[in-house]
Amino acid sequence: MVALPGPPAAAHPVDAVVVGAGLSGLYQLHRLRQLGLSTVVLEAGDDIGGTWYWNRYPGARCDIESLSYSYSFSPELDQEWQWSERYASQPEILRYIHHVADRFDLRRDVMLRTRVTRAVYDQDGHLWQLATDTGRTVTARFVILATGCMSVPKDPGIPGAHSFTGAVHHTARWPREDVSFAGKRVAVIGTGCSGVQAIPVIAEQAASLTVFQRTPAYVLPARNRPLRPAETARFKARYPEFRRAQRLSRSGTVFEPPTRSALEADQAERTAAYEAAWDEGFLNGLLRTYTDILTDEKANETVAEFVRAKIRSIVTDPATAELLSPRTYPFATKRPCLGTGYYDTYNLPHVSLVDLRTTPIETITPRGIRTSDGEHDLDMIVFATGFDALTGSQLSIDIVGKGGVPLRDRWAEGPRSYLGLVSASFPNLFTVLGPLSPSVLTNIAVSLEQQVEWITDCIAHLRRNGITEIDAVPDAEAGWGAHVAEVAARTLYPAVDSWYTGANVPGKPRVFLAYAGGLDRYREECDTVARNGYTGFTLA
Ligand code: N01
Repeated sequence: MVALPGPPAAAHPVDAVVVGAGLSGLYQLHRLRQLGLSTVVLEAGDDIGGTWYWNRYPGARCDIESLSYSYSFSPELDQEWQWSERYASQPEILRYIHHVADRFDLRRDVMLRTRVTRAVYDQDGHLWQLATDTGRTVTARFVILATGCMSVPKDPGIPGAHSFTGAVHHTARWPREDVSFAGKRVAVIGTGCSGVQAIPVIAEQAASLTVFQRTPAYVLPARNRPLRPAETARFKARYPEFRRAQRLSRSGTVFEPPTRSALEADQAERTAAYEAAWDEGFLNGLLRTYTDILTDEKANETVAEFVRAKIRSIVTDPATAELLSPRTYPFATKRPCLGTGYYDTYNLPHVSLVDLRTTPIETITPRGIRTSDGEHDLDMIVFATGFDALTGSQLSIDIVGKGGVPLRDRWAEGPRSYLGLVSASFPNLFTVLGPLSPSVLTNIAVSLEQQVEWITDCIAHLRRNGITEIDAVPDAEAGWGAHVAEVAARTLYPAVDSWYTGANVPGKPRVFLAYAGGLDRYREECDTVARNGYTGFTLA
């Protein structure tokens, strides 16, 4: 195929199209370029950055440490980039992504403001035809969906939303210009990680803040702080070693794995371990105190109760503390949140909590939100109501594979994908951080590099051997799906209504969407498949 210097004219095929210019898509572009492929990235947004472009709500910050949540592929990049805080804020991560794009000259192959609407496989030509919302079409041999795990905001389905006369914002579609809360009566609907980060910051400015909560989160203290130059320098001195350990790790983060059950320890020992984890300020600190927090309900309850006791110790009003205490699902079966001053915010006189379990929202009105208990007059409503996670971004594109089969039909009962990388009958179409891969259960900065590198090596193999098409074998795909389900069934995850199980979106099939077997095991599986000549795939 002819290598084109820049974005393609409509009729010219390129070797590869990458959909999405976030962390995954930009790295995929870099690697495919190194392979000599003509590659174009199609990005719906006005700028690069993906998740970190869209989620610019106040307080947005990563819950994995910045020195760990960053690309590892370039030792020079590791050394030159300076993170200012332990947990990087959204603006700083976006600056980092821009720096990487400039440093590796990535922008020239990114077409912004171009949303892929349809992708149809031409079986005879072994080519994908992509249509976009600009009218531009692109033809490519390979398509890599780097569309993000959480990029399609969920419709909260609350009646009357359009009638509200004040301002309305969604955390995942936050405007680029400053939004002032000063003097305003603000509502936040939703108390997942986005709401938990936004609420304390909004409360600093707003005249009043009313939080509408359906399900309380387990919120752990971030203990964020500036990074001292000396500690960064010390860390960077052993960066290569750290990056190696990170790559080989179970979740993309480096830690000493626990060896004992929580139930083997006595209460005093457990409390000491939980206090130490609470003080450290890691998202998964509590999870890693004992081996069975995610597999044994009794073990889990010891952590859950520890967090509830912390909430009671921080929130001065006992009734509010109780409403904020999660009781309907085990700890970490929904993603826990890392917060800064979250529970303290409810001690402020102008902040109130509405429990939607006892007083549900009936409708949004022109003046505010009406619950079964009465109307709340408001100037602004912030939706922090989450996403159609993991499958939403792929199914929002009308993808049609071999034999005219739409992906939406193929996934009607849940996603099917061999290794979470390729879906049978959708040849040469790869997914990064998609369903049935470790993705959201890991540090995604590490997972995305593993998948991008595997995809790149796979494409290199195909080209070296004159192969034009790779497809998943349906049996291998079914086997992987069964394995993913079987691994999840050993945990407490599948029984819980969460975005991990698709339960947050009405009508979405209930399937545990991520691979819980660990990134280390997953990497080994992917590498073995490749080493053995891409077993479970047909190459033609
Ligand atoms: O979304 P969520 P999120 N009426 O789905 C509620 C990542 N992330 O954007 O649980 C009233 O977790 C819903 O209630 P319920 C992270 O992986 C990372 O906060 O369905 N309430 C819930 O409280 C995270 O897990 C960072 O009962 C409604 C909330 O809205 C993922 O993104 C930061 C409702 C949605 O919570 C998603 O987080 C932020 C309705 N109709 C996010 N619909 C980092 O730090 C929904 N809710 C990297």
